[in-house]
Amino acid sequence: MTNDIKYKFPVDFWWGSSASATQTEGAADVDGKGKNIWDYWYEIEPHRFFDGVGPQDTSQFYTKYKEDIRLMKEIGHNSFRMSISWARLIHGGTGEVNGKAVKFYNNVIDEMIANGIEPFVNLFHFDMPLELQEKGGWVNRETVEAYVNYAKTAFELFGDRVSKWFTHNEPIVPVEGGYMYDFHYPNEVNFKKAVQVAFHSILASAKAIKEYKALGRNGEIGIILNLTPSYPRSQNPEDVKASVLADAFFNRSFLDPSVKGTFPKELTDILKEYNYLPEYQKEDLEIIAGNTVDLLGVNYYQPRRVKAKEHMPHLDAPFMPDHFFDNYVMPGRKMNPHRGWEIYEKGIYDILTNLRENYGNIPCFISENGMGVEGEEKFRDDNGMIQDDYRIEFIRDHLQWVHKALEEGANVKGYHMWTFMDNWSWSNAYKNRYGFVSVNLDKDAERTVKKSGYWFKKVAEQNGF
Ligand code: BGP
Repeated sequence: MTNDIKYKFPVDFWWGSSASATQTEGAADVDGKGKNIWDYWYEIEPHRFFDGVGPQDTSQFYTKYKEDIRLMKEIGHNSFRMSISWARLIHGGTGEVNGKAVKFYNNVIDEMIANGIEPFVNLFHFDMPLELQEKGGWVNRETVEAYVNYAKTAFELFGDRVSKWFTHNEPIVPVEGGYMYDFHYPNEVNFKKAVQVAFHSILASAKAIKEYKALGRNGEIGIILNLTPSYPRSQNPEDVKASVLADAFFNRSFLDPSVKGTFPKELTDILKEYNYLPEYQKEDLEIIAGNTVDLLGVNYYQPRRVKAKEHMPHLDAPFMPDHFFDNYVMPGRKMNPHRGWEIYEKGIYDILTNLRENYGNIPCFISENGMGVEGEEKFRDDNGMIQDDYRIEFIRDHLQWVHKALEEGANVKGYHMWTFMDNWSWSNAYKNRYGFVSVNLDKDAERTVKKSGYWFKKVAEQNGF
């Protein structure tokens, strides 16, 4: 890299990465942590997890956090997003606070601050405490109150040092995985419940925002959404309509209430027509309308391409959003073959432009973007460094589009890569590696920085490339 910087970012741009508790901490059953749905699902169906590796075998952040934070600093991070494990902080999800968890999260937050890394703290990252799931999880309205208590507890304990809070990470994923497409526990197929889970997650977020504001802290609170820009196969009105509906189901369902406090009419019309509106109380809508986010985290991996429905599903088939569109495989698309996801860099620009034009240019940042690759060991050189040039290219190509959006006035404040170190992922466990830092599971989770980590360090230090 020369000193010729073509893509320059603002001086106070947030450079860092993101992670979540269940995927990194390990120590799943020590120091008073309760079980969450992942611990439980692994117990009853271990075959669902790649190579049979479960959430207790993650990258040991619980014990190695000091080393990790030192490495974050080493590779130029000025910020890092973590999550608090609900079942660690409050065993069972309700009741007493676990003192050992408080100590751990205090240590992590203090260590980050001492190293010049601003903690961005997310509350819910797919990890429902088992006891609450047994009573229905997000389907049950009582979970909303339990969550608000958890959120308030976290704000009170850590809010003196944490000023960037997030209520959920990708709340649509537990809806899709748990109640539609069979990739999260409780792996049911039940659209009625899916809608209720979505509604309760949105309500919980708004109520947590309300609590946070009432505390009068000098910070910001937001939500992290995975946005998948929706592109029609053609400009044919039927294809365009399919794309508008896919966007309403998968993006605007959470984006509109979070940022505007309202629900998209395209979506509520369908839910009404097919009798799938959730149960709610009148004042819920006022709470949602009155407690929108200060800041939006955008996770972007892939676009969604759709076309008009070609074959109507069988009459007995369970009702699904997919009844309104078909997925479309664009000829010549670029793929990440490991994850099976399309790579479309311009999508990140389209999202940021949409937020600028249609969502009041809400302050936002890229809270996840990255490339999962299988078998990275083969790229390790004689000096022990993984030469992950493909990852550098992936990040650089996306950052160029972020830069263009920024130049055109998008209110984008930072870029967090997924993820800091290789970590355990839901059912894929350690199949796809995403980190700036590799983790050797056979050698006590030994860390080594990859080439992309040092590349990112320069980008962060120069505020550009
Ligand atoms: C996002 C999640 C992360 C992370 C990432 C990569 O949906 O917020 O937790 O896992 O995707 O996806 P995966 O690990 O499934 O390849």
